Amino acid sequence: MRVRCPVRLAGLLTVAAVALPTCSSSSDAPTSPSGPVQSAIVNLLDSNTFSPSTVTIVPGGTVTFVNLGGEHNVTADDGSFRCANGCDGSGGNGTPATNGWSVTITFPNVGSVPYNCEVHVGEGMTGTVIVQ
Ligand SMILES: [Cu+2]
Repeated sequence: MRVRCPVRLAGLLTVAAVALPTCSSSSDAPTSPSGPVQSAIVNLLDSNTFSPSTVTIVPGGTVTFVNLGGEHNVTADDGSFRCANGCDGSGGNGTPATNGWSVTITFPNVGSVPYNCEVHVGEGMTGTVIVQ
C-alpha cells in the first residue's frame, strides 16, 4: 500500500510542472519590466551626460530631470520645452544653472522627443524620451 503514495505524488508533480509554464506564458510577464513606465528619472551628471539618456514612458507619463552636478538645462530639440529651474513660459527659468534643480515634464503625445543640454550639446549631452 505504501508504494502507491510516491507514485501518486510523482504524478501530481508532473501535472504541476506542466501547468506552471502555461500560467507564466499567458500573463505576458516579461514585457512589463522593460515596457514603458508612468514616470522616469533622468540624472544630469557632472560628466556632462544624461543618465539614462533614453527613457520610455506611456502617453501622459512624466520624466523628472535632476541636476546632480554641473551647469545644465534640458531643452527639446524642437523647442517645445526649455527647463532648468522650472521651464520657460511656465513661470520658471530654463537658463542653464549649476544649482541642484529638478524639473518634471509631462509628455502627452506618442512619439520620440530628442532633447539636449544647451551648454554641452556639442559634447554630445543629448537624450531621447520615447512615448509609447
Ligand atoms: Cu550640460
